[in-house]
Amino acid sequence: MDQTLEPIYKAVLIGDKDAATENVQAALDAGKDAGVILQKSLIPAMEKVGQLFEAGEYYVPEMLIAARAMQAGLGLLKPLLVDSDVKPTGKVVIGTVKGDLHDIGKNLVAMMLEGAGFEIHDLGTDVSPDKFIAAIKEENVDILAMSALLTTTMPMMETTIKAVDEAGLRDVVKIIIGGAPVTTEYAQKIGADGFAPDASQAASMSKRLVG
Ligand code: B1M
Repeated sequence: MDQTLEPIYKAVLIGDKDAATENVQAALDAGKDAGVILQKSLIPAMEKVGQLFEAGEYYVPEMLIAARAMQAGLGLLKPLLVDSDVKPTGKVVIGTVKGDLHDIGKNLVAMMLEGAGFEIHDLGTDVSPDKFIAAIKEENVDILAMSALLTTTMPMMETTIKAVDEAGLRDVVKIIIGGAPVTTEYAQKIGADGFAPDASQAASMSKRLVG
């Protein structure tokens, strides 16, 4: 791995928030592109954390401090990944579904959508179908974006889509879904309008859907 990126990768892996921030700043100062820092050090570090967790070498506390270190690094990248001068392309309500507390991927998607010119209403994590529905009604949104990272919370996407349908709002919004266990087949099965495997594809798909 690149000499400027390796310390970032290591800092996230050991959950050292300060080192993650310092090394992201150092990489930016050295002229590294924000997208490269994200794709080549922060995301691979979280993937490694997941592997270590699966192997029984990391436990929840290690995952948590790694996530904090990643979020700290992301904080520095956000202004560079988001172009605030772009006119609103549409409104998006985004959240991680009920029962699920993972928010790094969801935050990245929100960031990329913002960068693509969408106005974002981020409901956070553990979002119930009722909360999604209330936000669709209040905010007059174009897109409902749901994230799930657990196989056990994925079905909540289907529950939410059914609730949106029952509330008579299914024709009002396009629905996109994503998260590690989610697939195109699953999106089709539950009646979502689309699945994106990563944040930048979530942004391009959303543009297509409102275009
Ligand atoms: Co959790 N966790 N976790 N965790 N965690 C996973 C997801 C897991 C795969 C780890 C593993 O076993 N290898 C596993 C799930 C297994 C499964 O369901 N099959 C798991 C587990 C089991 C758990 C707990 C149950 C552990 C426990 O308590 N025993 C628990 C559940 C808590 C809950 O939610 N109720 C738990 C808790 C946690 C922490 C709180 C400690 C922490 C989250 C902190 C936070 O988010 N603030 C955490 C973390 C950090 C992880 C891993 C290590 C990393 C997740 C991450 O942030 N990845 C994860 C392992 C892994 O994914 N490799 C794991 C980086 C992020 C950029 O990727 O979120 O996939 P991701 O987002 C991607 C794409 O998926 C996509 O775009 C992003 C990239 O551009 N995307 C979308 C995401 N959302 C999208 C929406 C879209 C489109 C694209 O459209 C709307």
